[in-house]
This record gives sequence, structure tokens and C-alpha cells, in this order.
Amino acid sequence: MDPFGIGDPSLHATPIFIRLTHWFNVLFLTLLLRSGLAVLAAHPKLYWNIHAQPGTEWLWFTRKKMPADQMWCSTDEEVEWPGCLALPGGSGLGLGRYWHFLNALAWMACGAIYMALLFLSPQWRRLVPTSWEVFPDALRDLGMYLTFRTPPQGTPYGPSPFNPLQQLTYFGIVFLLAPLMMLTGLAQSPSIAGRWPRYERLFRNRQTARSLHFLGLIAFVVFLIGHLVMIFWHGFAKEMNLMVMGTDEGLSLWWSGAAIGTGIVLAIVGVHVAANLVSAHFQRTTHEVLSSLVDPIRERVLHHLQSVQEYPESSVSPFFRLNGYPPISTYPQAKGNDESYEKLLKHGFAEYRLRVEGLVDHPTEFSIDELRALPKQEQTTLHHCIQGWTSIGRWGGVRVREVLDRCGVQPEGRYIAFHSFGKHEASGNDYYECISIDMADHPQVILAYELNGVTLPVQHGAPLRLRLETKLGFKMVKWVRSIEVVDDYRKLGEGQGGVREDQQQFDMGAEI
Ligand SMILES: Nc1nc2c(c(=O)[nH]1)N[C@H]1C(S)=C(S)[C@@H](COP(=O)(O)O)O[C@H]1N2
Ligand SMILES: [Mo]
Repeated sequence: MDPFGIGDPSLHATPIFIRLTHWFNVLFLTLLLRSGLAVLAAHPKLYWNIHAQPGTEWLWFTRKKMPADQMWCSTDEEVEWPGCLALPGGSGLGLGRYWHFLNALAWMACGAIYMALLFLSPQWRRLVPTSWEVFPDALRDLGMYLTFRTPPQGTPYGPSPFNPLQQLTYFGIVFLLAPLMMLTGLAQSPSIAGRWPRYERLFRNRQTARSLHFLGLIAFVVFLIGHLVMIFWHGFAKEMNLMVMGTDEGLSLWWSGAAIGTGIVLAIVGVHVAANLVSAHFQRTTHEVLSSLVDPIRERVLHHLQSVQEYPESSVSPFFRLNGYPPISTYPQAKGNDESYEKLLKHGFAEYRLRVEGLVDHPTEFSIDELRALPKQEQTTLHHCIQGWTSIGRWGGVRVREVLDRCGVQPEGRYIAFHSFGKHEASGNDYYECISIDMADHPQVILAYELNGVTLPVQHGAPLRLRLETKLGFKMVKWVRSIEVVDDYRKLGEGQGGVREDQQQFDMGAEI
């Protein structure tokens, strides 16, 4: 038994850690791929520009046209893909993201174990080319495959069992594609982009990172197809023996690897099918199970990050996309107008009062003039919608902290709920979102009454909307009716932390 291949100078046998991490990698990567498609379906358009400006997509997977003469929202742009393609199928953004993050974490853990053992053993020599000759040699091998010949096994400059093309490809996947996917994935987090705006600029901008992340997916699919072709090219039984049994020599049953390997592949398919089924039929349970695994890690890593964004005013987006129809009868899509809101709107919000209540010493009502009299803060920031589009706007308003300080938060107050006049477009339930109370101490958490230097327009949430510059857009309640300080967000709505969490299985933290 030589689990690390130390005693095998030819590195011909595949040690157990490589075989195990290989099969887990197959599981995690395929789940990442299919859940990634569920995320893409929520905004099936790719851009190179940060404004995600309609009409400037370089690639799109939809035939829907948005009307030029009427208001539309980014939920109207969503498409649904079948469950055989995406995990989950249909409108699967919320759970798709959870599957994606869970598998990203599992995949990175698996990768870390693999890397550690690879470099602690001589096994790295399978993968790492030790001569520039690998480039012309790989080209030669490619030419041979394309003319239906099989290149000789091994490299002339090292003990690898792979031919130069294989070695170069695996090296590229492990040391270039995998890091690219992790880095471009992280660059799409509003918490990371908010805390380190320059990190995001490494990839030019947030939309470029998203586009590169997608191109990485394509590269991975191309690799997967090539890999499968090669398994059959070089002999299914032999390759399966190497990847399951560790060696093709001295096996009493030549088909044992093929049989067990096929069983492993079927088990992986089974996990995919089960993941789709539970996501479709037990949404809430799936949400709760996945969030109990993902949320603690995500929260620890990302929640405390504070936004330091200050985009130049010249970078303000020419067009700021919308999500959520105003609660007025002009828009039947809003799933219910609010007459009190319509009345306030008619009088220019002169009678509007922001109610602050719940676990506060002095429940208070603020008029817009009173809010304007408090210290004003302006910030030019990037808005990340959970669906994938971004826009830059200059917001002006008052810090949530300023408002709360005037009401005196009681020690039991741990969360802030923002209630809207509007409804959730799919369920018709009241729109509300909760954040943990420490967010009020973040420097760029404001109730905005201005956008780009003018009074906040109705479609963007007049008279008052929340801005949280490290969170996804759905947390930033528009048409704020009241603020409620609570001890536990689970007591509100259906208990998940907001209406989109309740209805769409979005994540309460919304940091990535
Ligand atoms: N009341 C209410 N607030 C809302 C929404 C909504 O539907 N209703 N949509 C949210 C989502 S998903 C996003 S991305 C942002 C969009 O803000 P915008 O319409 O100003 O661009 O508002 C958030 N706030
Ligand atoms: Mo959104």
C-alpha cells in the first residue's frame, strides 16, 4: 500500500487521494455547473460594461424584448430553464444560489486537500510541466489526435504518465481555470466589491467578472467533453481501472474499475436528480438545510465588511434598471396599489411620516422635511441586483443610525425590519426586508430621498428607500412605510428574514 505514490517513481499508479478527490470533484463541479445555469437564467444576458445597459449585451439567451414605451422590471427579463438543465429548473434563483455556494465551498475544501497532498507527495510531477518543451509537444499531440492517432504515453522530461497535451490541459484546469472561477466568483459579491472596489477592477468591472465567470463555465464544459472523449479513446476499462482501482496492472478482473466507476457515475447522477426533486417539492426545507450549512460561513467571512465605495460622479449609469413596480394603480403588475400611498404621492409626500417603532424607547414619526433636516450623506455606489445586473447611482439621504439614535434602540433590538407600501410582485404579500442591527453602524447605510442629485423618483422608491452598499438589491426596500426594531426576524412574515427570502428562497444575508 502506497497511498501517495511515493514509492512509485513512474507515478503510474493513481494514489487513493487523487482518485477520491477526482470523483468528489466530478460531483461538485457538475452541481456547480447546473446551479450556475439556474443563476444565469435569472438574468440571461452578459455585458462587458458595468452599467449592464440594455442593448449592449455581448451574449444573451432570451428572445424576450422589453417595451420601449412602458415601464418594465428586471424580473420581466427572467427566463426559466428545465430541471434537466438547471438546478433547480424554473424560477430557481434562490435555491440555485444556495446549491452553487454550498458546492463552491465543498469544491474548494476538496481542492485544498488535493493541493496539500499533491505537493506533499511527488504526485505534483504528474501535473506540473518541467520544460517549455511541453508547448510544442502538446501541439504535436493535438495534431495526432485530430488525425486519429494516439500520442505516446508520458513526457520525455519527467515521470508523468500523461502525454504533454494531457499534462498541459490538467495543469491549466487546476492552476488557471479553477483560480479564475474562484476569483471572478468572489468579485461578484457586493460585500467584497463594496469593501475592496479595486479588487473588482482587477477584472475591469463586475460585469466583466460575470462574463469571465461564464466563459470559465464554457471552458469547463469543453474540457468535460474532451475528457469524456479521451476516456473512450484510450479505453474505457483501462481508464476506469486507473481512476477507480488505482492501476490497470495485475487486476484479476479487468472490468472491475469500469463496473465500480459506472456505479459512482450513477450515484452522482442520483445526487443531481435528488437535488432537483427536493428543490422542486420541498423548497422551504431545502432552503433551511442549505442555509444552515452555507450561512454561518458566508456570514463570518462577509457580513462585517463595510462599504468604502466612492465612484466618481462621471461614472453614474445612464440608465438605472428597475425592480419592483410602484404601488399605484397605473401598474397592475405591482400586485396591488396602496391607496394611502397614492394619496401621499398626490400631495408630494407632504403628509408622509416615516414611523419608527418596535423595540425603541420613543416610537417616532418623521416627515420628509424632518429627515432632510438631519445630517445628509451622499454616496456614489454600485447597485448589485441578485439577478446579475448592476448600475451606478449617486444616492443622498440620512443614515439609518441617525434616525435610530433619535428613537433609542432597546438592548433587545437585534434586527431592523423595513416595511414597504409595495407588494411582492409574485405573491402579492407585503414587501419587507430585515437586516441585523449592526448594519446601522455601517458607514453607507442610509435612507435615501435623492438619486443623482434630484428628488428620488417614484419608480426608485419615493419618498424613501433603503441603501445598503454591501448587500444585494432586494434588501433595499423601496417606498418605505415604517421601520420596526425587533428581537428576532423569524417572528415576521414567514420567518426567513424578508419577503423575497420567504417567497423566493433568497438568503437573508445577501452578501454575495
Ligand atoms: N418595495 C420594494 N422594494 C424593492 C423591490 C420591490 O419589488 N419592492 N425590489 C428590490 C430589488 S430586487 C432591487 S434589485 C431593487 C431595485 O431598485 P431600483 O428599482 O431602484 O433599481 O429594489 C429592491 N427593493
Ligand atoms: Mo434585485
